[in-house]
Amino acid sequence: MGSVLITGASSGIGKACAEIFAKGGYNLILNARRINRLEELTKNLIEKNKVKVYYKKTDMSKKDEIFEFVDSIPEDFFPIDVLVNNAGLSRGLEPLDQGNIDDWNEMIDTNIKGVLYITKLIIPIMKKQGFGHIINLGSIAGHESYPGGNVYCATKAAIKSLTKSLRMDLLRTNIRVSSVDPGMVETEFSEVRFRDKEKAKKVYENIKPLYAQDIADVIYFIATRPQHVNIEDVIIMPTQQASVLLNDRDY
Ligand code: 8X3
Repeated sequence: MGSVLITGASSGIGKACAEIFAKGGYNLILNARRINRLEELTKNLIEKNKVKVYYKKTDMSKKDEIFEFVDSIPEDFFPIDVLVNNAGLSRGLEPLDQGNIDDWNEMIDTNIKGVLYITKLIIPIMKKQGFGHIINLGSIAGHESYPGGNVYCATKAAIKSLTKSLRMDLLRTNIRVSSVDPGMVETEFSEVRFRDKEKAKKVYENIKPLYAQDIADVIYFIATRPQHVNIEDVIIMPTQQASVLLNDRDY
């Protein structure tokens, strides 16, 4: 068994993925900005599972850091079976004309350019191996837009397009490409979006959202299908949410 590379692994869906793949016996290659959290996670993963973990502080919005990260992966972590393009964020929920340009750049640099750079670097490795699986974190926001979602929704729509195009680029390479597109998941997502804990809490009040573990379960399932099976796209929503703008609480 080889390794699984997970970006943005210090919390939320990335962390849950690290936990489930470690339990499955995969070695892990992790990155995140918050090195203390990665350190702590790595300690726990190694204690609980007989796996190797390589981690490096990396800002997925910074091209040079992404190149350095991939360059630094130790030989004994190859082959890389799976790349989970998890790192991503939303900032703000203002109408476009009131949006903050720095926030837009952070989202575009992380959610689109970060995914492009690391994927470009990992594909040749997977081609050489003769196999691999790229799993992108999309969102229901890539399928449906909502007021104030403008740039965030556009970044996730880009991931939807990219996944489809990559499937075509990678035909005849034995590399699989999938996308997992969740609705409301209670992670630090809204706290990051609003930079406000109280406001973030309200998003998940009186509703049963998805949890990071629910998404990691699906990602693990996708990654562990037989080689001839490519699950191309999974939309996963809380039972109480039927679209971005329609849920049991507000209905
Ligand atoms: C997160 C889902 O609906 O908050 O990607 O944009 S949503």
